[in-house]
Amino acid sequence: MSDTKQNIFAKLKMGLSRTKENLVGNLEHIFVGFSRIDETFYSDLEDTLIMADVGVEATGFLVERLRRIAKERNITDPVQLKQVFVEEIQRILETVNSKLLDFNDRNKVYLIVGVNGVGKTTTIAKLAARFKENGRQVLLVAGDTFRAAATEQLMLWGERLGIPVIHHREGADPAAVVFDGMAAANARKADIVIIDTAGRLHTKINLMEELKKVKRVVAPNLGERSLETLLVLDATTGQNAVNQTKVFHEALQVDGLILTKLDGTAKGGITLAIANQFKIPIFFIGVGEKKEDLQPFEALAFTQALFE
Ligand SMILES: Nc1nc2c(ncn2[C@@H]2O[C@H](COP(=O)(O)OP(=O)(O)OP(=O)(O)O)[C@@H](O)[C@H]2O)c(=O)[nH]1
Ligand SMILES: [Mg+2]
Repeated sequence: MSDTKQNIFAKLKMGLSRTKENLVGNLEHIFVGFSRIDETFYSDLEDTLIMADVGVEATGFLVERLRRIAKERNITDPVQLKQVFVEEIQRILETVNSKLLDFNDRNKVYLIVGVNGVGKTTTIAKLAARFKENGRQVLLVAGDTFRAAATEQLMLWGERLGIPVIHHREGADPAAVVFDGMAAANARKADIVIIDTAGRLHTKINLMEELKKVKRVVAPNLGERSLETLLVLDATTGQNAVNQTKVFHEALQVDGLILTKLDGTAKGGITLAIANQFKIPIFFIGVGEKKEDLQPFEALAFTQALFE
């Protein structure tokens, strides 16, 4: 591994250390604590996975795979089955391996969606900073008009990063801001447009309708650009993140996920639940609040950081 790769890996490992304690610590007890593979072993394994937010579906899938492989390969020692288990985890995660977002790209519009507080605006700042470092001309659009502070927060980031922010006043129609944003992007020939959106309106139905409308406004104004809708999820919210993925994906056809706060008290199992259920690529994971704490998601590195 090169130095930078090693640094990134160390950071990922540190960021995931709490997740590791929660998920892997308990698994270790099972794989080492049981002397043979029997029904109690499988049932304890299931309980542990459910408790780690892996979800009923992914847990069922994993345990079924293990049963089959144990039988096929005549594995009777739980320690031996652990290696298989790690491989199976990696296999699930590989189905959502990020098609890496390229910070040298041009002609992209990123619509950033997600419920309130998940880390949308922070993630936008992290992404914008990276694009700018690569010499890209970035434009931010303050599509969260639900509360005044949201626009202010994005404008503050814009000032800090030296990136223009298209905005309206509080309570304005988000679709109108986005319309102006796209016009500005076309006039200024911006390479990258990143649109912030509200995480909360008066009801959930309204939010989805509002976001659909925003998407409809962006589409005909793309010019040469392509649009990607990225859903930000807070990994600490456990199964809620699964429900959010379902609702947003149904309404907006999400192209990619960003999983934040994996450094916090997250159990991390949610990554598996979502990967198994939706197969939507995970573009990035957030392992802290700093710019460099936004890491590309790589199944192999993620699995290694957890289990090594
Ligand atoms: N520990 C940690 N905190 C994060 C991460 N990403 C975001 N945060 C924090 O989460 C909080 C909410 O982040 P915001 O970016 O304001 O979230 P938002 O989705 O824009 O929220 P609304 O605008 O209310 O919808 C802030 O305190 C961020 O610093 C992360 O990866 N790890
Ligand atoms: Mg915000």
